Amino acid sequence: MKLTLIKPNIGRREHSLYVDEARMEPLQLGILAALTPRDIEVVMYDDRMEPIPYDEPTDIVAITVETFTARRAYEISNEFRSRGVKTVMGGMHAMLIPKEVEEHCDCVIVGDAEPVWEIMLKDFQDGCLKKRYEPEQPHCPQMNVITRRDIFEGKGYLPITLLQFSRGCSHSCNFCASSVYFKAHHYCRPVEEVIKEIKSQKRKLLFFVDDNIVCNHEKAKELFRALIPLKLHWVSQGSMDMLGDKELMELMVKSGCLGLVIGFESISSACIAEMNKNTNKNPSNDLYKSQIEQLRKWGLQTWAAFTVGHDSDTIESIRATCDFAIKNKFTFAAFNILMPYPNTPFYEKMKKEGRLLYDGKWWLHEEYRFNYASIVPKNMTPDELTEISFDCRRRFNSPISILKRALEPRTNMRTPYRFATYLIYNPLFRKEVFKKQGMRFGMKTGED
Ligand code: B12
Ligand code: SF4
Repeated sequence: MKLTLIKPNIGRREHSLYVDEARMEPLQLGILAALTPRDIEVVMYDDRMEPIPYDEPTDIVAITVETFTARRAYEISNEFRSRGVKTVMGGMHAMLIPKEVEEHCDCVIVGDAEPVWEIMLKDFQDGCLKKRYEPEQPHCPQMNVITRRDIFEGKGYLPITLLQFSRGCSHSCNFCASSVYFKAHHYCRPVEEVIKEIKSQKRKLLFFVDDNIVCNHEKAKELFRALIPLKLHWVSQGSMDMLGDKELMELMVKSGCLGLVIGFESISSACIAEMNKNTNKNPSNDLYKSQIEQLRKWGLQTWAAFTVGHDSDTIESIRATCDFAIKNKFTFAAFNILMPYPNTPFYEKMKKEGRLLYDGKWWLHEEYRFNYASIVPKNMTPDELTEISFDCRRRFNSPISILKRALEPRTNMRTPYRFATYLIYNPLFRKEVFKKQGMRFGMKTGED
């Protein structure tokens, strides 16, 4: 038997294919490969960088689906099904809105694949594949499985190894899809298993794709202690409340952390309260002055993530957010338009208030484009929100800003390695800003 794994792209630019410049290994597919019994042949195709051979013989196709890739995932599924091949889908979007997803495939797994993957494959082989499997969220992510990385070889991915220590986060920011997926819970793998996985591969640069690696301080400390002797460099995502725990920060730095994606979200405390972001309490409302000073002291290269389009945002306040990010010389920053992901509290609020655009299903809509507003904001028009967020990305990633931000002695210029990282990735992200803006979802249009 042969299984084909697929990572869909988001879509294409108006008259050409879109090829992702920052292609990283699709970890979920490496895990599905590892869960598959060895007598089943496994191949993987990544739609972000290679054509999908629809006519290559295979028995079953498994596609990972996020909200941004749903439209393209359905097209791919359709191609295989029209050739008589069964498809199975899973991932973040399949968990958020399984009813929609199951219309486009033969089987959907709602949640983590680990508890039911082998059962599903056995059912398929026995000719009794069910339409839906709904596993309980396992208490230990990955369940003693070491990712199969041989399926990534020769594809030209960035030389950074993706893995997870934990899944989920115990907070409940109102726009966060992960918070819905994991029902505001945080699950950790045993540290020895993570170390075993690190030792099973050769790279010294790791990306822990955890939602919030410091969600449980004591467990994170356990991991960091075990990482110290391995002499690695690593990056991840973490919430700002970590800065209150000195021991945690000391261990983090000693264990080789280069920096984290941190959800700053907004510089206004009214916005922070609105989104229920209780990790970012900033009682003195001083534009995170002490937090930024600490991040510099620890030498962390910060990727500051902002969401724009909150009810208390104005065009001026969004512009000021970009000025703040440049002034503070963050290594990288994202200015994401607040998106109503299905089934999140934010989606429900927008629906109730009649503020959803694109029939409430922007991810499927023919007219929707990447990085466009999909709600009616309070203090500006949707087009103004689209334009100001694009302007922030353009300005933050402009050559002059890249130059200005480089000159931060305690972070970006701390070591030649840090400086090189800064200089390699900033131009790459700048290129992506223009390539991705306004991109179509899916490869087909109504006329195709
Ligand atoms: C790492 C990451 C990235 C990396 C991508 C790395 C890569 N490989 O290319 C980078 C930084 C590039 C990135 C970019 C973006 N990301 Co991102 N990212 C993540 C993150 C933190 C981890 C994803 C991951 O690898 N998880 C580990 C794997 C093992 O978990 P998993 O995918 O959930 O898989 C399990 C199950 O879902 C299930 N499963 C998954 N697939 C399948 C398939 C089948 C067939 C089956 C049966 C089961 C199954 O089983 C798996 C094992 O248990 C998630 C947060 C999250 N919790 O998912 C956000 C997340 C996926 N990203 C998100 C977003 C919005 C984006 C961007 C659009 C941001 C932007 N505005 O530019 C971009 C573009 C994404 C794209 N598709 O191109 C959102 C998606 C929301 C949604 N509703 O879909 C998330 C959920 C973050 C969030 N909190 O909202 N991202
Ligand atoms: S802290 Fe981050 S991961 Fe946790 S709920 Fe908020 S946005 Fe989601």
